[in-house]
Amino acid sequence: MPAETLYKVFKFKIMKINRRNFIAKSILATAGTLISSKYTFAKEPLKLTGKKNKPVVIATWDHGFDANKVAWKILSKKGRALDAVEKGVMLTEADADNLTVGLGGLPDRDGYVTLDASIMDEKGNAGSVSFLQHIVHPISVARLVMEKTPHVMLSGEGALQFALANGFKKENLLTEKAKQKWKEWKKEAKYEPVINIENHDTIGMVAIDAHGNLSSACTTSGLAYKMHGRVGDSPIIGAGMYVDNEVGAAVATGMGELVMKTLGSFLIVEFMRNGLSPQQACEKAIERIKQKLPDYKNFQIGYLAINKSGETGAYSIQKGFNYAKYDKKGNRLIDADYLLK
Ligand code: SD4
Repeated sequence: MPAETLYKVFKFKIMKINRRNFIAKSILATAGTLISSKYTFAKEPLKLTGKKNKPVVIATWDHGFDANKVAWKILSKKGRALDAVEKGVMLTEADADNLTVGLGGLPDRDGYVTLDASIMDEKGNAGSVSFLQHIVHPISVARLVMEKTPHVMLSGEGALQFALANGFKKENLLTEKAKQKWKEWKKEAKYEPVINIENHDTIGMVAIDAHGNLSSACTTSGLAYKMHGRVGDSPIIGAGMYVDNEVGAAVATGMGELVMKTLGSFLIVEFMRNGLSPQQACEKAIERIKQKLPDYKNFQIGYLAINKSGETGAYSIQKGFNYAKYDKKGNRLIDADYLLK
């Protein structure tokens, strides 16, 4: 199949929220030439004076709502953000009806369900797995890579061996529902990824706990009908998610190739380090995609971010990206603002 057919049609549900406007206060004269556009860096980066909102957890898409409930049980008892994000996304991984994460995820074009996941804690430790098959909870394997090995990422057969050696069970992840969809797809075998699949896609979750510590997790079956062996942004530290406990954390969903080329989550954290709010930072990272990748209009990317004060932000290229937020005010789904109006 020619490469140009790889990227085509997307369906986007129409949703809208008011955009949070802002004016960054001032800018160093030299920085002004580096940072065009409406965003400027504050003079004194990272002066977080606002009232702290914690704990808080945010997670991508509709399925983030239920995943947040699991995370909140841990956060509300002063538990660790790392445990909250791991346990939260595990709910989605085990949901056989969900076509985009873990068990029941849509396979690649050859019929294999291959999973990517990553996790990062408040100490800057990171772990990930890519191209992993047969394991329902890749996020927990990623955590074990982080905690039990000297490495950051294990991939494919090696990741599977590591999981099995650590007590994970080998299972068939291709459900009847996913298999039927794949068979339908094979009739034409056109690579037309639908990014906002029923409004649940990759689950990315970021949290700040009662102690003010941040963690993030990201787990996915990747793009449906991808080439066998394709790995997306989700297991790439700094692309699919990133945490710097002094600053904030971010996660990504959508067409991973664009996120990888701009290292989106790391970029968002760096923007926050330089004084932008989470909302401003997400918008600026989407703007970077617009500046650098001319075909951005054909794709969806959604970013979520949280800072050390517990403020959150979300932004996407297209309409249709939503996320769930759970804090003292309760759990709710929120439609993200977006670029292409
Ligand atoms: C990937 N970012 O594999 C993932 C897929 C995704 O919304 O998030 N889709 O590229």
